[in-house]
Amino acid sequence: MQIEHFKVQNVKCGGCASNIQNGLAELNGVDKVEVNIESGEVDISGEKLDRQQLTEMLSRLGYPEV
Ligand SMILES: [Cu+2]
Repeated sequence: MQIEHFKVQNVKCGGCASNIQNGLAELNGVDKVEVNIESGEVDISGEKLDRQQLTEMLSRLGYPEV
């Protein structure tokens, strides 16, 4: 298993966490997404994760990396 860690902007509430979880769940290899609303940290676990793809999806959803 692989884990990719991000710190992103604009996470304000549980709705934001859901947006991130649902958006990233569509990507290949993503198994689990944990979002810390207070810190804006996102931990993504899965197989063969493509960090570039994850970064782009986070930006597209409105939560660019810090
Ligand atoms: Cu929100």
